Amino acid sequence: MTESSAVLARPPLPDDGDLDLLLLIRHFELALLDLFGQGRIDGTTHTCLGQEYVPVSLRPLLGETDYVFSNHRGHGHYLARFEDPAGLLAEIMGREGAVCRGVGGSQHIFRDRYMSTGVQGESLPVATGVALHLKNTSPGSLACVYIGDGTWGEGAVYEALNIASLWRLPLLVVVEHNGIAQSTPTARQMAGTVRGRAEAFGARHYRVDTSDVTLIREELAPLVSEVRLENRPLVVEFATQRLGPHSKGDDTRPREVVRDAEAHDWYRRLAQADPRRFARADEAQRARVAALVEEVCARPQSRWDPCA
Ligand SMILES: Cc1ncc(C[n+]2csc(CCOP(=O)(O)OP(=O)(O)O)c2C)c(N)n1
Repeated sequence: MTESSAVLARPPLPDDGDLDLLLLIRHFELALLDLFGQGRIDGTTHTCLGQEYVPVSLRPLLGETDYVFSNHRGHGHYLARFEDPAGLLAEIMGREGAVCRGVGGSQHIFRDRYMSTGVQGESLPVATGVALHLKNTSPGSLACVYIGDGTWGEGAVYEALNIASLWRLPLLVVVEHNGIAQSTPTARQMAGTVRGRAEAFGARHYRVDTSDVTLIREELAPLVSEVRLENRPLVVEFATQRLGPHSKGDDTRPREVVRDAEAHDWYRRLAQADPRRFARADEAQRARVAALVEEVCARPQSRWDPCA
């Protein structure tokens, strides 16, 4: 899929709900890096700056009975699923009101049918098992799992794809291919392609090359329906980009690579498309996150008593 001339006929910005969510995630992630910089958050964090549109595009394609498995870079996945920035920030900061009482932190969130893990590749076999369960108990539901391109270096990915394909399971694998794993460019460690690897197991593959959420949805909707109705695993590969460091201050990329990513950022594209509407929405979400940070920082520490 590419941004074709047909896109020119669309309104320049996505609808208000999508735009607000994109900007909420953007400002949430920027605020986290800022809080880390000030020494007000401990532990680690991996922001999804540049990749926000991936879960926002998928949001209406995933239903309440579906399961979503996220990874170390999962704040956007969570916010697109629940739009609960207060619960997530409280979780990351260990404050009252935290989604998992502050014991999960940035990477390990469990809520309803949503679960994230910092262990690369861990979630795919779990999602495959859940997909089997859904096939047997809740036809029409699916298990969706987000992984990065670097996670194709984990053997568990292949075991899961093999079984999902052989047993015809409703598994949706979303690959956020940002071209780098921590500090290793994917071109330096991956032989062949994600498509070749998915198709080797009989899993369908679809590549997304745009950040236009409306277009992405239109293209993916029938494919995701097929996962549900035909129990056929699908690998959707988003050609995307990481704007920020891998974690906090660990960006090893040459400056021109980062500049190129910034030049192709959805944020810049939308800001140019409709500057006034964009600026209004942007400021509203920036202010929303600033107020949230102040409010959550003022909360008492979350107390978790394992014996209670
Ligand atoms: C099993 C395992 N090995 C190593 C790590 C350390 N680690 C965390 S993220 C990461 C790179 C992940 O790259 P990718 O899957 O491309 O996702 P991205 O960070 O680019 O979103 C590594 C090596 C880990 N979390 N789990």
